[in-house]
Amino acid sequence: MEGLKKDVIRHVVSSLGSDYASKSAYNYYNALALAVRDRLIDNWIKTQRSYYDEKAKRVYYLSLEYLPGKSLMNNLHCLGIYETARKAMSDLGFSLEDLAEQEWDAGLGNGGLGRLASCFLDSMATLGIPGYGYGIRYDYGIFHQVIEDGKQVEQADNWMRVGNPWAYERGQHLFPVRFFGEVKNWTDEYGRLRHTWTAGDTVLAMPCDMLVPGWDNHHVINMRLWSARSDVEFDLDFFNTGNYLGAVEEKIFDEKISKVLYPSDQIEEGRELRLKQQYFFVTATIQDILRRFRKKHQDMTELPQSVAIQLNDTHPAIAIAELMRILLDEDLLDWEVAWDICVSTFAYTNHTILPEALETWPVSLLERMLPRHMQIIYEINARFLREVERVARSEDCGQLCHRDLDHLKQRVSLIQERPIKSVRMAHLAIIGSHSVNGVAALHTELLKARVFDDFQRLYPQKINNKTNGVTPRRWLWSANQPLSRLIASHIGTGFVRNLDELTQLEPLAADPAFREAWRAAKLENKQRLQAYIKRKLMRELHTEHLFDVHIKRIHEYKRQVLNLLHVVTAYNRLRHGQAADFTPRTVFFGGKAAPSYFMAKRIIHAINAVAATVNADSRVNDKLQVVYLPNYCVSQAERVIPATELSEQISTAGMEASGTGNMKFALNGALTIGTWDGATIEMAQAIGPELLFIFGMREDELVSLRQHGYNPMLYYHGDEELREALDMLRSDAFSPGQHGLFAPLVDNLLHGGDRFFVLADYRQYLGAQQDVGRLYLDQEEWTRRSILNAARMGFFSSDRAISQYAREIWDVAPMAGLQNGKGA
Ligand code: HBZ
Ligand code: IMP
Repeated sequence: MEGLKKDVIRHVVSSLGSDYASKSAYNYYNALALAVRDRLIDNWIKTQRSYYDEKAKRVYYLSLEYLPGKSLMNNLHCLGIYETARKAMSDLGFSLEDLAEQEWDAGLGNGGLGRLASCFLDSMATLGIPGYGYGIRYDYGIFHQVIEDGKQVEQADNWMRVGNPWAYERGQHLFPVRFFGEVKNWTDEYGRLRHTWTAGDTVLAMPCDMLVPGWDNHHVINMRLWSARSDVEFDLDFFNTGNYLGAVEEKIFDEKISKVLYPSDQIEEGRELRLKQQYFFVTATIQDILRRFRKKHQDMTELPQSVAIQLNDTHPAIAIAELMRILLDEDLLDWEVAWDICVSTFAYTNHTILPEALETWPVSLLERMLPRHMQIIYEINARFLREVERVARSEDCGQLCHRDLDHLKQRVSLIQERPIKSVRMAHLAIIGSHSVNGVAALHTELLKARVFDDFQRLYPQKINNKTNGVTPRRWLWSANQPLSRLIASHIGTGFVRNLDELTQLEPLAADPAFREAWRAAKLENKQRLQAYIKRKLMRELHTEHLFDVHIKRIHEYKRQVLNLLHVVTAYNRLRHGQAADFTPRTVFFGGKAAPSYFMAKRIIHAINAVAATVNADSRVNDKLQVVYLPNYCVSQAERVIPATELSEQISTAGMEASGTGNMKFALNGALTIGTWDGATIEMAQAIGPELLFIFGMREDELVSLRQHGYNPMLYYHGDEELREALDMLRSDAFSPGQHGLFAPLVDNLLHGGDRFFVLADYRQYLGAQQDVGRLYLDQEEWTRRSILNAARMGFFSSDRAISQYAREIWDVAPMAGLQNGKGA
């Protein structure tokens, strides 16, 4: 401990240039972070060296998004120096919790997809898998959300302003990135046509490394994020013509590439800068991968034995064309050889079946920005369509038949003709990969049967399932110390590395003393949240209320509106004196809306308007409260999830690919109210469906309802309470003086087709909520279920998920000596 104290003081003085006697929390946080980083870097270097020494096969996880959140606490826990640091900082006059608050969340992602990438890096580090995360170091991450007059207002997330003590910027290792230009043809010595891309503009990619430690194992992997740097530091031409500012402007223009994260999930923006971001990060990454590979290999055909590349959704899919370009144009391989290398190296993960989220890029844009890549994509397509024809005409064509051939080819082509001629990035990713995986069982089945059914017939082995998981280090151990300590006192700490060990808790569910201790841990977390809300929102929470939580991106398919209709109905029942047996609850909402998503923003406004009305109504507000948590982010999730008793996972069946929030809640002892969707299905199967509150129509039922003509008006007319709630929303009951403010929401449900079947599930949802309220009155039974929920969540560790990827997709093994815990 004395060593750590000394290091912290040394960093305050010599790294930060400050007086150690001026007790600034900001300085002491940064100094502590630097002292922790010092303790990681040796192991990082040893880890990286060992990959070369053992010629290990490496995994590269390519993702345009990461959501690491804050690093301090996680890293202290991984290093096993949390207690030491707490004491050291307390000696220096600080509470570790307060210091940790100084850190800004690294919010380089939108939601589930980005957070999954961060959980996966944590698991690779812990399992000892030679892995790397590659991405973009956005200067501005996901916007900071504030709520003003009930509405979302976006503020810039200037996370870099305060500096980042965790990152190593490597200004000396720059990679060139080219755009535009033209393709020249030439003939090689064997008379074959060859191509060279001479690009117009060049930008530089600067690596910035963040260390990702494993749990208590000395294995530290690398997350390498690229930042755009101009190559016109000092342009002589400009200078000589006296246009100095012109040169600077060009520099700013180039560096725009990594300036900001696109804040919309599940909707494609299709902006030119976004494509630039994708290619910028992809080419820098591929160059880096090949640089490392070439240190030990000359023969490019050995690439798939040494390298596995996982594409996190289609955002990095241009990597397939980029690797082809390098193999063809620079290494001068034959097409077939190059293509085999590509397909054996790449694998693709799909995260959505929503059609509006499937990425396409206009051919005209690609032709201009990446002319050689567009040529290669055309060639991939031509060969692929010939292959489709061959398979279709062959004897064993199964379901394919000649008459449909043209339609089939149109459906599977890499190019779609309408509305504008575009490249379907998912098709490129499927054809260019040996593995295509969904992220939960139902999702994968829907990929096979609906979205990619043609590909499933063409390549019956390719599509596979890898159900998501979450890291128990951050989402249980670090986020929920009260519960973790209780668990550890009964079954030891092995569950942190091997989550299946939680099953040892099952018998304890029958032990009243254990149940009481379990409740005490929950209460402690609720009180902690209470203190936080008091500090941030100046509101007093009732900790004896049931804490009912719905936090995630705001999206129509996630159905925050369904929850809101339940709140309004509960409000009406209480107002009308029809809810004598109502179990007091506080309903929390939180989440960001894409700035351009009108309906999602209006939903936020409606939630806040209902909250204001309900909370101000003294007839009901001792029994019902509504809280909107502004700026939902990873660190906020870490506070809220441990305090939650009821987890809302109520998406339209078939539409949530997996969900991972659902897992974090159950792991922390919340019960789930949810639909038969995504990974919630598998959770119900693992836990026992009777221990969750499952309601609503199933995916296949919705398909047939849709086919037979779904009429939301029938529900409106047939259900008095529903009608009352909708009429209130449409009138100005919650928006005094602003008549019609929420009419778009209601009209969307009643006259817009209700694409997400909110009205169809309303009545069943109310029933399930009634069951929740009733069960909560029986605290012993509630607690028993809570314990069993957590105890049966072992499968949903990201360690399990990553082990499956490693074995079934990547064919990589953990580093020797690291499989069972500690390394050398
Ligand atoms: O990926 C989410 C899924 O909705 C969720 O069900 C799943 O659990 C999670 C991890 O597999 N998808 C996203 O979060 N998607 C995005 O954030 C996104 C971001 C930019 C885009 C498209 C989607 O252009
Ligand atoms: P869910 O499965 O949609 O509930 O979200 C999955 C996970 O992504 C959450 O548990 C959070 O860790 C993270 N997440 C979702 N939305 C956001 C966001 O808006 N900001 C930061 N993290 C988010």
